Amino acid sequence: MPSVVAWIGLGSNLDDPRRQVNTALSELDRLPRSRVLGCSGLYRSAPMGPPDQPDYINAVASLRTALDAEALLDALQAIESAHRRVRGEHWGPRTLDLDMLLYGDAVIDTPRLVVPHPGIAERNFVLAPLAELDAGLSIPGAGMAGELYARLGDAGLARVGDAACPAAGRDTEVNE
Ligand code: A4P
Ligand code: MG
Repeated sequence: MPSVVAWIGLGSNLDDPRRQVNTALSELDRLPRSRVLGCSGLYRSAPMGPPDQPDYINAVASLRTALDAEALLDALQAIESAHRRVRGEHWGPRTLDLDMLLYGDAVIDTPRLVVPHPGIAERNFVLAPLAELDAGLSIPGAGMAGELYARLGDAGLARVGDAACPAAGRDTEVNE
């Protein structure tokens, strides 16, 4: 089946954020025609946006998928809804936020979907986990994940543990 590697950013700052993120990783792995290839560690990060909210837990996963980009966005939003995310204040607290950071090397700009996800290059809580997985990953129009992260630095960010990664110990060559 034709497939691409998509990169998903996960973030949570409510209702046991580590559990939210770990659960979402296994839900990503169970999406139709999709398989988690790898997961970064879990990063605690100071909130971007309104400061009167808890710290976030952020992570990134790589996903091999045969879903097209729109169908993948639908699937990500369904997982968010299942985590009872109520959309509220812009950049406000949330139980789970799933962002499609990259979809292969596609550049997409529609009313529903912008890829690469805007702001990747200014967010160390996205770049650090991305660079942990693949420092040489190229972000169309921005540069390489590792270099962008080095430029930005690690202010407000701490790696606080490993994720419960569904891909751990799996022979991805066989499962791809
Ligand atoms: N959308 C367009 N492109 C995409 C894409 N590539 N991936 C649209 C996902 N969605 C995409 O998203 C609004 C709309 O974006 C969706 O309906 C979809 O069609 P949303 O998640 O409902 O709104 P939001 O999350 O409040 O806004 P936004 O701009 O997506 O915020 P971000 O960029 O997701 O940031 N601080 C820390 N430390 N860590 C965080 O993870 N996250 C945010 C949210 C704020 N502060 C944070 C963190
Ligand atoms: Mg979002």
